[in-house]
Amino acid sequence: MTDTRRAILDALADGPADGPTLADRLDVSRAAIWKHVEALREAGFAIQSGDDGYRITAVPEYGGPAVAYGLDAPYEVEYHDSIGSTNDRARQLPAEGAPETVVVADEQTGGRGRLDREWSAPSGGVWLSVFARPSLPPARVPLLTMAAAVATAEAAREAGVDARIKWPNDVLVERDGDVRKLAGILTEMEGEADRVSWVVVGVGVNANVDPADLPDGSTSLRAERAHAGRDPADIDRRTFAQRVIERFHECRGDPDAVLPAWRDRSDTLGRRVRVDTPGGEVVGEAVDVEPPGTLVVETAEGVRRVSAGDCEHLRPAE
Ligand code: BT5
Repeated sequence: MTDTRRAILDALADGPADGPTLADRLDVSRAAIWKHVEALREAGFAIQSGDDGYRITAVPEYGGPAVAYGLDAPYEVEYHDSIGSTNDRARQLPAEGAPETVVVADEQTGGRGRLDREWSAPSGGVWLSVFARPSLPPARVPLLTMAAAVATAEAAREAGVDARIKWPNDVLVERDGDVRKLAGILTEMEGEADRVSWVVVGVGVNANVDPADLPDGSTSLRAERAHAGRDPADIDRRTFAQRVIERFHECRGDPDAVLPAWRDRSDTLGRRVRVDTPGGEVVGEAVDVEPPGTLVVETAEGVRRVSAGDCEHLRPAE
């Protein structure tokens, strides 16, 4: 989307505005404004022109302009109906000199999890990658993964699904004693010793997806709402994606608030866990997280601090 089109959307999100005012404000011709308004209509926006100017009366269900419309965070939005992986696409943006951007797709054909695992991403999910150039030392980047988990869990809760976080980056829902995976996060970065060049934080949320089309042990927002006897209709992916992006952005601006928010939504703290780490297995009670996202585990041999690994929640007897 062009800068001007995004600026028109931002202006109209605040209320109606007429062509001359928009042209003046954005320093383009009235003909250019008209052309962009037509393009937005083609993208599915209903835009009335009345006495007070252009007024948006309906927004498309999903897509780039839909996610950009009213988005309260300073990212470009790039949308694909289908793409290999939004993380792969976002990783190309630094070389293109792009501004901070969220890459969004309806479907991914080559979605990736951590450690080269596959991520199923059929049409109907919220698959997005935030490309950012934060002024952070690389050692603090795990905070962004935690921030994305917080943003996702909170957005799910606002959508009526009580999601909790399993360290470090799984967003889960517990139902009838079973725990199912709703979302996952994949953070990738490039940087020097003291400075990050860029990060890509990929967030995958099973929104309006049938769990039968996902690996065993998965669930979706739509399925959870239906089970809870709530509205079985599709969830509004536009609002959901916006909330994830906005909350993530808020966390970026207030890094000290990330771990307290993470603790609040955590399902790991207070549980017995087994963490598979590059340095071996750590078993004990997860008692805290410390900056930038280190899990503190009380084991029979004393306290261990774990910064990376796969975590499994154990039943108390195990
Ligand atoms: C993750 O990896 O959980 C990170 C997933 C990140 C996906 C997003 S989508 C947007 C962006 N673009 C990408 O290409 N990736 C990111 P991990 O913790 O390694 O979990 C992977 C495991 O979760 C797989 O081995 C499966 O067992 C399971 N899995 C795969 N697809 C799933 C799904 N849709 N829902 C729940 N579980 C799934």
